[in-house]
Amino acid sequence: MRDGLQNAVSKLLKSSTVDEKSVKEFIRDLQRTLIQADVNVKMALEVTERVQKRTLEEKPLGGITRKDQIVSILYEELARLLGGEGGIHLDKNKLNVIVMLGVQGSGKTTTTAKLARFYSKKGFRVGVVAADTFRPGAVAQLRTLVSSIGAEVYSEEKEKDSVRIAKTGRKFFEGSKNLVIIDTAGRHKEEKGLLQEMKDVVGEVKPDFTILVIDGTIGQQCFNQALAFHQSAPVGGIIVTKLDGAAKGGGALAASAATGAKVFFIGSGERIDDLEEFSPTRFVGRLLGMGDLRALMEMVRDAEVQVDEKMAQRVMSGKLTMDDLMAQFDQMKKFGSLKKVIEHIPGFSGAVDSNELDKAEDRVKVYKSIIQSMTKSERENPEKINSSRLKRIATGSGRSEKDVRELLSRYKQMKTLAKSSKGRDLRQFARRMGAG
Ligand SMILES: Nc1nc2c(ncn2[C@@H]2O[C@H](COP(=O)(O)OP(=O)(O)O)[C@@H](O)[C@H]2O)c(=O)[nH]1
Ligand SMILES: [Mg+2]
Repeated sequence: MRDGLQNAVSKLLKSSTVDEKSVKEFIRDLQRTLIQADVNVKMALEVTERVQKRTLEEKPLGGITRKDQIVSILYEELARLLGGEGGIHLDKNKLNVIVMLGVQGSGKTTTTAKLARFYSKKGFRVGVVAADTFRPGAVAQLRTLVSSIGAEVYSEEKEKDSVRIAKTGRKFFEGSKNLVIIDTAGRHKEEKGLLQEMKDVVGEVKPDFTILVIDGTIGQQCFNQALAFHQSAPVGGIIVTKLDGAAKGGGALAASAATGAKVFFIGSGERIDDLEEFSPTRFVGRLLGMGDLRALMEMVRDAEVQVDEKMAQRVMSGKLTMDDLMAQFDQMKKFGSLKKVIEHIPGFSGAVDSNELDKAEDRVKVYKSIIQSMTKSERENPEKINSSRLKRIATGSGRSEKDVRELLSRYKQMKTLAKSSKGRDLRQFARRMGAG
């Protein structure tokens, strides 16, 4: 998974031009990689189709290279598969109940102890219920793991019914704890029995979170295993273990895709502190071999916000100087094209004819050179530009007097429009700005 993605990305980025052909080739590599990582075929096709469409359609935002743009699109689409950002939220003022699900060996017991540690440190009063009645020594294992961290363990040596233990354990901690984690068995005489048992535990305990623990090294089986659990007891969150060492991260994508649940944590070692809160930017960055993508994603987001807000603010202020106009033009250039600016304003995408906009952009070049030839006071008060000033500006900028008059008349139109429409009719605004 990791190598596949890295290869696909670096191949694309190495190609001298990012054209349709190289994007399509990249998409094919991406499809292959996702399918190899057990994301189901339909889902892999959907994701890659969106990446392709957006990569071909979207122009990079200002300050963002084509390379960064493609990585950010890929990130967004993979993050969407992972359920986006934001993790588990527990409320200290109530009793939170978590049931751990997963096959034997996936790391449930270890992860139960890690969670107990994680939340104890955060000031939760944690109780742990040992409801694995199948594995000999399960209770002792849990006690050993949890002993060092001051969380309390509830177990019943003689009781063989795990559903009953889960239920009484939960009752036992009510009142004294605000987080109860129930560790269950991952094996049964037969698989059907295990799934039924999980269903019964969840039905009886009614947890706030049913967390599926999945071994990140099992590759091929992640998707189906997650799906099987999800169908008997709806999975509310995922913890992928053993992502230390050479493990590949595809299991997280597959489990998340199969259940629609988010990954909350990642297990990164056998020790009790080896638990990381899941971060999509870090995770996807790791898959792509690019480190944490957070800085890049923040940059992309900032660029988007700037487009929206500055545009709206300037238009809505109704006060317009030539410097404002210039800033507006710079903004446009920075963000690639006026079309891009307009497309980023909700509700306006596709609303503007692109021919018209190309013409507008040519005019903007002319206007900019004219504005640069104005004095500071002329830029602040364009009304004072009389015919002698007009001549001087035209000569200074190497443009015709007609061009200068055109700019002044656009300026007046925009000022009026900005006042009257308060930025509501941006389509008209765009038209007046250039092509008329
Ligand atoms: N390297 C590594 N090993 C882990 C991790 N989580 C669990 N293990 C190991 O996986 C094995 C099975 O873990 P256990 O908690 O008993 O799984 P359970 O059967 O689901 O309860 C143990 O040897 C753990 O030390 C992890 O994040 N990284
Ligand atoms: Mg166990």
